[in-house]
Amino acid sequence: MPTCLITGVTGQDGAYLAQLMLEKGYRVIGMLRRSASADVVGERLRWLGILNDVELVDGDLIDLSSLIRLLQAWQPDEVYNLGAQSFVAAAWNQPLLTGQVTGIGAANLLEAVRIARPNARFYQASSSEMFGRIQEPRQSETTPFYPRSPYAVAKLYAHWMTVNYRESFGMHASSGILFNHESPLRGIEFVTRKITDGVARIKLGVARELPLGNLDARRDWGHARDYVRAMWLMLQQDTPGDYVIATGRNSSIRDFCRLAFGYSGLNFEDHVVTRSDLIRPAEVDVLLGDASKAEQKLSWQPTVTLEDMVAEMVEADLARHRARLKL
Ligand code: NDP
Ligand code: GDR
Repeated sequence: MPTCLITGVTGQDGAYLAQLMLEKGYRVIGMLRRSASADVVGERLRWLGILNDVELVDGDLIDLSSLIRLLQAWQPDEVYNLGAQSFVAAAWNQPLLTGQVTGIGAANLLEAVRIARPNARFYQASSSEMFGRIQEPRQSETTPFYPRSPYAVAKLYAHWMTVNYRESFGMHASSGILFNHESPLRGIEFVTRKITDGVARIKLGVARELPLGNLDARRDWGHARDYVRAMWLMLQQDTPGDYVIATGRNSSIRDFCRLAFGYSGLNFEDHVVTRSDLIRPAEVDVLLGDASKAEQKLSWQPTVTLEDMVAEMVEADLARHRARLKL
C-alpha cells in the first residue's frame, strides 16, 4: 500500500486530496498543526466522511525538526505540500508569518524530504497569484511572474525552491500553478464562499446585506475536486515538472454574484454593498489560465462548470443554515 503525506490536510484541498488518495488505495498521513481547537479542525474531513480514515500526525511547516521526524517515521512515497497561510488579504497584515509558513515552510519540507526521504515524490501548491500584474493575456508555464502581495511573493520563493531542488538534487519535485478553485468546503473568508453563504443567509431571512470589496476583479474559477486530481496526476509522471491548472474561462466577482443570487431567485444589486476597507492595497485585476500542457501531458481537463459549482455551493450553504436554524 503506497503512503502519502499531506500538509494542509484540514484545508479545502487537503480534504479533497485525502479523499481521492483513500479512493486510490493510499495510506493517508495528514499533518496537523497544534491547535487548542483540535475538536473542530477536522470539520472538512468529517464533512467528506473520511475523518477516521486519515491518520493525523502532529507537525508544523515552520518547525523543520517536526518535518524531518515525520518523514523518517512514515517514509511516504508521495508528499503533498498544501499547507500555507493562504488568504491573500491577510498577508498584508501578517507578511512575515506568511513568508515563514508559505515560503520558508515549503523550503523546510523540501529539506526534510532531501534529508530523510530523498526518493519521495514532492508536490508544491503554487498559485496563479504569482502572475499578479499579468504579463500575457493568458498565463501558462512560460509566462513571467509579477507577484502583487506578500502571499504571492512567498509562493514565488516556494515555487523556485521546488524548481531548484529538482534541478540541484534530482528530486521528483513538481509544482502545480493552480488557478482559483472553490467548493462547498472553501473557507468562508474567500469571495466565492462568502457570496454563497451570504445568499443562503439572505434567502432564509437572517441577513439583508452582503458587504464586498472590488467587484470588477476577474478570476478563472474551477472546482477543487477536479484540481486535486491534477496534483495526483503530476506525481504519477516519470519526470517532474510545472503545470498550470485552469479552466480557460474567467468571470468577474459581479458575474459570480449574479449567478449565485440569481440561482436563488434574488437580485444581487438589492443586497450587495461595496465597502472600501475590503479593497486590497494592491489588486490582481484579472487572471486567465492556459492549461494546454496539463491537457496534453496529464490528459487532465476540468469537468465541473462554473454554473454547476455555484449551484452546489449555494445548496450546501442553504442546507448548513437550515440545519443551524432548525428549519
Ligand atoms: P486552506 O486555507 O483551506 O488550507 C490551508 C491549510 O494549511 C490548512 O490545513 C491549515 O491548517 C494549513 N496550515 C496553515 N499554517 C500551517 C503551518 N504553519 N503548518 C502546517 N500547516 C499549516 O487552503 P486551500 O486548501 O484552499 O489551498 C491549499 C494550498 O493551495 C495552499 O497552499 C494555497 O495557498 C494553495 N493554492 C490554493 C488555491 C485555491 O484556489 N484554493 C489556488 C492556488 C494555490 P489549519 O486548518 O490549522 O489552519
Ligand atoms: P484570491 O481569492 O485572492 O484570488 O486568492 P479571494 O476569493 O480571496 O479573492 C478573489 C477576488 O475577489 C475580490 N473580492 C473579495 N475577496 C474577498 N476575499 N472578500 C471580499 O469581500 C471581496 N470582495 C471582492 C478580491 O479583491 C480578489 O480580487 C485565492 C486563494 O485561495 C489563494 O490562496 C490562491 O493562491 C489564489 O486564490 C489562486
